[in-house]
Amino acid sequence: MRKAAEYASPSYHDPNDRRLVQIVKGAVRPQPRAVNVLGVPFDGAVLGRKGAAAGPAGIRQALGGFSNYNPELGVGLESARVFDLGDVVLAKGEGVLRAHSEIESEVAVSLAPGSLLVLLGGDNSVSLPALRASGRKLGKLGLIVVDSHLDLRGKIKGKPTSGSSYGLAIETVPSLAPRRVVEVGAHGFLNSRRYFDRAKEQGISLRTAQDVRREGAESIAKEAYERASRGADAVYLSVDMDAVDLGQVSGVSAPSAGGLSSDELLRFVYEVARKDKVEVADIVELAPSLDPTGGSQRVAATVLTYLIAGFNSRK
Ligand SMILES: [Mn+2]
Repeated sequence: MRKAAEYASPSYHDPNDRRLVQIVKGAVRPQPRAVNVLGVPFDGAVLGRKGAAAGPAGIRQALGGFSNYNPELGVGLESARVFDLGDVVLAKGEGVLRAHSEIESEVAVSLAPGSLLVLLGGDNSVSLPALRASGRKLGKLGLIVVDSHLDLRGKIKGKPTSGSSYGLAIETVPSLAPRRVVEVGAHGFLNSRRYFDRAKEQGISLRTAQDVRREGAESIAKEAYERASRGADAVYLSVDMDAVDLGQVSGVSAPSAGGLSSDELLRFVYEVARKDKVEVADIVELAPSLDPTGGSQRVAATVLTYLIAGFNSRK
């Protein structure tokens, strides 16, 4: 089940400045050759602080601050096809397994040919059912992750958590080969040596936040796409907002120092979103209530605008 998305109308009207929220249209079914947005307001599997269930509403609200042209990218969105499919309806207190199965079905029916589906999380656990649906519908899958954490844990008490999505996806999605998985953004003392060793043994490609700073977001993004797309029919891009340094994004379950800058994340996301095989993306872990300044939700909404821009710059 779905609930229609809500957007505030712009506070002023200027015929020379069509706001981004006026370009986004509501839709029941995913539209072909378009960016389709689906909210997944679920934080029942988060390992740390809750609040990501309000992520989709926070991102939509912050989207009200944008216009239609980006001079740095040279990209205009005046005629962009962007459709909001609304939120997956999940009963309050619904268990993780039931919620995930509902999310998997909704994602499966939200994919359309030649389109980019953008999921607004939700805690990072929602990436697992989304990857399952994508693997089932899109054929051979590659995965690019931006996250401070590897999220390669197993189940805890028999259930997936916000720290297990990529590990469980590799185990349970037959079309997702570990050699097509690239994880970008690990840094600091946020992961155990055991999981790094395991990732390397499996053939997962790892690039740290330091690598991005030294080599540049565009170069790491191109390399990540090349690896994730090799032999793949489709590529999934998963963006955990906690990859950004806590100075710019504190409204997440696990904020961290020494992360990427928002500028690095945006340039990375744009470069990946320009690529043809990228058919699904998620923006997860934004918990608006954990950042009363509203800055974190603004960064997350900006990520959405760069995904839309990347899709629109495809040839
Ligand atoms: Mn994370």
